[in-house]
Amino acid sequence: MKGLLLVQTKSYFSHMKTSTLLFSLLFSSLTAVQAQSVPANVGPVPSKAQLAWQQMEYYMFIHFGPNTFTDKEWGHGDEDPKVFNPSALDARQWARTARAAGMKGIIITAKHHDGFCLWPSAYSKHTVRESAWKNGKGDVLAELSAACKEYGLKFGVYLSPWDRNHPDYGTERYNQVFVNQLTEVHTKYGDVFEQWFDGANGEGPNGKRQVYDWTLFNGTVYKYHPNAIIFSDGGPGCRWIGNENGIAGATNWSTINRSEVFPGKGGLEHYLNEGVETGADWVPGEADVSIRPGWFFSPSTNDKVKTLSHLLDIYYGSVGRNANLLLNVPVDRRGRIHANDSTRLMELRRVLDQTFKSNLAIDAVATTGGKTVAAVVDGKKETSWQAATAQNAVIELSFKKPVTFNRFQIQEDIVRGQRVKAFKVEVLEAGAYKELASETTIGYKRILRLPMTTASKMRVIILDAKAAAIINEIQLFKAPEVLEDAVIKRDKNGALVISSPSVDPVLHYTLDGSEPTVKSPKYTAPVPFVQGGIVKAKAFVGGGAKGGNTITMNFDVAPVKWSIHYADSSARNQGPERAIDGDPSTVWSTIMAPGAKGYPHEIQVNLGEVLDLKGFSYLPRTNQNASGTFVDYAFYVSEDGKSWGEPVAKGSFANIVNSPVKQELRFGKTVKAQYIRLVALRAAYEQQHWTSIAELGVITK
Ligand code: FUL
Repeated sequence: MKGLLLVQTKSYFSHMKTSTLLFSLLFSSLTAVQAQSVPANVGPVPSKAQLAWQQMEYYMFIHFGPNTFTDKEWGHGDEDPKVFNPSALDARQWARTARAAGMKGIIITAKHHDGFCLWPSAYSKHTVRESAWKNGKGDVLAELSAACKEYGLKFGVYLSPWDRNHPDYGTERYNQVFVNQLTEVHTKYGDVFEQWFDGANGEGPNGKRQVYDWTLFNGTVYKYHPNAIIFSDGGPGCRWIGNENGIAGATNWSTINRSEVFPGKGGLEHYLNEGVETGADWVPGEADVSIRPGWFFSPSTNDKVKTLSHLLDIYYGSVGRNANLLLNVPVDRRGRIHANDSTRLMELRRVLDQTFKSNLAIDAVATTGGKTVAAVVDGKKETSWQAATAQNAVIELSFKKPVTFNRFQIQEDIVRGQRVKAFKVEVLEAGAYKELASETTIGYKRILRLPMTTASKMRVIILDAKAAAIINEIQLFKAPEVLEDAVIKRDKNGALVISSPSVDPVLHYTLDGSEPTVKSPKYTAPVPFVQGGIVKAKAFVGGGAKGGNTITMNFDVAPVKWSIHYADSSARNQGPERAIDGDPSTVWSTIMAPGAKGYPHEIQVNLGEVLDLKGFSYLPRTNQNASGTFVDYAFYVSEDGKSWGEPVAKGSFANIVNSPVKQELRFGKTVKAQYIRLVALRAAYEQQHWTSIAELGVITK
């Protein structure tokens, strides 16, 4: 292309000291090419530690503690430390699994919100020392850090500043307690590659208030581990991606303005998901997500491990979008990773290996303006090519033989800053270029999932960049086809509907909890399932030769006989019957207009028959940023719909803001009722004075 100056740059310039660089710039007789070969930084750039961290791409999160044994997501800190008693803890098994999964490190919840320390901290009375495990002589951090070393993994720690157990929490003294705990963790267990600071805090308006001394906390980490990456909502090392689904924005800048973010600020989900093009600070995204619905192990989620296709969506939504992936694999009550989780991790690894093992662009001839640019297709991350212009820079790839691919990968040399704002991929078809994809940012790595494409010639156009783009590599791959999983739903009449997005799958299912095989009933038409129970379904192709993952759903009584007894005024087209229509995509919402009635809001349902209730479930809306979700509730039952008495359950949903998944609340006893009443007492998002419910359900099983 005209106007493009071709230069091969080497990233090792980045490792030169600035003084050396200046010296060579000033005193060598510069030609235009030499001047170009040391491109200036554009905007903030990563530190050496951030660069090394970015190249880790994929590592394990482990949530483990009293919650593992009490089936809670947020422990209250008042649990008996004796409940922590893994029967066969094996940290080497965790490390072995992470390593085999292709992960580069492990971050463990050294201290979660319940304050329980997985090491015998001298600054707490709620630790492994007080637990029943190993008669109080155990130390999980010691075992895990040693195992990580053995398996060549990096070791990282999560410490929650919010501590529901420590008597000093909410007083000035607590910051020093936390610093002392950080010091223990950072001095006793060798190198720590990442320090995870959680911004979550569920104290509520009347709870304890603690003003965290972040300067002191960060300073303590850096004192012992100057190269540690500090995670928090806004860094400084890396930032939260704004959700707990593991999905970064399709546009994802590694830059933000740190002055605009502090841990727990809230309302920044979109900001953090996409970063800020003009951001003054380099704070790349890290996408955290759990392989199960909850962060902690629960026997009830053994059959809810995310499917292979879901995990692939997460991989492409994080690593494929310029973010690192921190995948949580909760350790079980034995103190081991459950076989269901490790099986899925290995399936994922196998598909990723198959996909990325051979780069089909390696033999391509890359040119720009008729000149060869070997650097972008040489498979070496040390070499790169800098376009001569910031806009409309074109690089063309020609193949000796046509190549067939469905993954396109491109990387910027981020050492000089993230530059690309928009790019396009085109293939030559019958003499004309046809667009395959048009996207925004690239960053360290961008992977596009494309339809299977065969081409002899293609081109990448950097449409717009902050400054002339510097591209490390362009690669092409062919991913194997992954069978899409069965989807199980129940319709308004309480009948099961099983489907699959894959082409021509045969669907088999069971209703007795057993694993579906080709011999199990074949799904052909909706199956009546009003009373509920456990459904397992699996998609098969090739006459049963290949099966997808088993999908499990637990249903309770279907709301076929239910009717609304009373509900607070609803927003237009969002009436209360939508909360009991069995369809998670429709929502009841109260009025959002200014001046409308504020909290509390309530809904009353006539179940149409007397049922033995063990609990209730609340599914928050999943669209529109979970708007109207509530966190504090009271639940009542009645036999006549008039007298309600005291609530059978009252409390707060744990972690509903960050993870708005279905909440299942068990009463701990069975109550008879024909009428139920759910009162929403406090909004999850302070400014919202309205309530919403996607589905309200009962638990009878
Ligand atoms: C959240 C916490 O509240 C969850 O329990 C979990 O630890 C997750 C990784 O971060 O903010």
